[in-house]
Amino acid sequence: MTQDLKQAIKNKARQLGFVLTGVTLPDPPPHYATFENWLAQGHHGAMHYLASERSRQRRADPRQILPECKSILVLATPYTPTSPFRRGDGGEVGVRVAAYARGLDYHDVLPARMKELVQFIEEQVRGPVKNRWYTDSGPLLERDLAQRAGLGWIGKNTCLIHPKHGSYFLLSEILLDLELAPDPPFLTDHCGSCTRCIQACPTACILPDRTLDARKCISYLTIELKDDIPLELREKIGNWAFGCDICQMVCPWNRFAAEGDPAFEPNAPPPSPTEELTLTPQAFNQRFKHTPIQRARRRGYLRNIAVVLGNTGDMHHLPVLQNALTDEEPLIREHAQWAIEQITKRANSE
Ligand code: B12
Ligand code: SF4
Ligand code: SF4
Repeated sequence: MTQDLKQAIKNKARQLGFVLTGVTLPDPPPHYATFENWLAQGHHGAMHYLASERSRQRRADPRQILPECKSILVLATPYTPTSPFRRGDGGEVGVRVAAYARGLDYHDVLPARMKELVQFIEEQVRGPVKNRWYTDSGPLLERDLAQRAGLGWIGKNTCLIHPKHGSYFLLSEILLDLELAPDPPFLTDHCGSCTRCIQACPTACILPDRTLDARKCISYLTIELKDDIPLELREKIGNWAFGCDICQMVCPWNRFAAEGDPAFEPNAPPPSPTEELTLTPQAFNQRFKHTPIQRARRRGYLRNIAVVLGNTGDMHHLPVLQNALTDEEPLIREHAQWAIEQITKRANSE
């Protein structure tokens, strides 16, 4: 009977777009010590929320979140991979945005699906089931739980990878006051002797213990960091304006990654850097409403665009950058000034 219930839940989850599902117990995650060590080294940078006492206690023991929890359902939703180099409209320099961030924000899309799945479960057991659901922002070590629920292995690039689906997917979890038999953990490491991600990472931030020095990761610098991007890392950002997919793009396990969920398909043409740099606060909010890019806010996103122009622009981009020198945001002004100097230096050395 419980096996039938578990299968029915998995079937329903699949209908809702969760291509991978697994069940694990709410026991402490197997690599919690790795997380503590990561924090102790300061590798979380300015993501202080990860180091709070409350967050640590909960990550160390999911029952701190829901004492009645008897099982955790771990779910994965795919998104379409980044395509090879794109150029912006009008032949301008290309601006790259991480593949997961080109459509709707998954933090908005996935909760409704998890809610529907919980309703389904409650219908099946004919009564309320205490639950909590999360996707990304909850105090859980999502990758560790996903590995223990059998969804894949942790690659050297630190991503959870499934042998058929690759790593271009988002994780979600539902904690349930319901006994479900746990799935076997995914124990094989399919990275073998490959080191492509380590070699391709522009900032060399991938560490040997399957963690990152997030302070140097382009994803952190362009999304999470709210202040100045350290000077020595700006050139390494290349043309990434939001997030980075390089260590996934080079991974052989992503060669056959299936199609993504339609909700995350790009909902606008590739951005043109000159247009982006002239976005007013209202235009920014309108354009990026309900997309992950909102997280960087206008000041962070335009800061990143200035860095991209500093790395890839030419003399044609000087007027728009000079205009940005009058922006009300000091952060944008400072990065625009840097970009002007980079472009001028390049032009003078040609
Ligand atoms: C903070 C954070 C970041 C930081 C730090 C990332 C990092 N690698 O630590 C930054 C901003 C850099 C980041 C970037 C990205 N992120 Co992020 N991020 C998170 C967040 C909120 C916490 C991760 C964390 O705790 N990091 C600390 C390290 C120590 O923990 P960890 O990476 O989870 O690693 C654990 C396991 O790997 C395990 N472990 C270590 N060694 C070994 C060995 C074995 C054998 C095993 C089994 C396990 C194991 O130990 C760790 C502790 O349990 C999670 C959501 C969540 N709540 O978990 C999303 C999450 C990890 N991010 C996600 C995504 C999509 C991304 C990006 C692809 C976005 C982008 N395109 O820019 C990049 C990928 C960069 C990369 N290579 O990791 C997805 C990953 C999905 C997947 N397939 O793995 C998550 C799960 C969000 C989600 N709900 O989908 N992210
Ligand atoms: S996301 Fe980019 S910067 Fe971060 S580890 Fe991967 S390749 Fe390196
Ligand atoms: S690129 Fe190679 S080493 Fe890196 S995660 Fe993929 S298989 Fe593992």
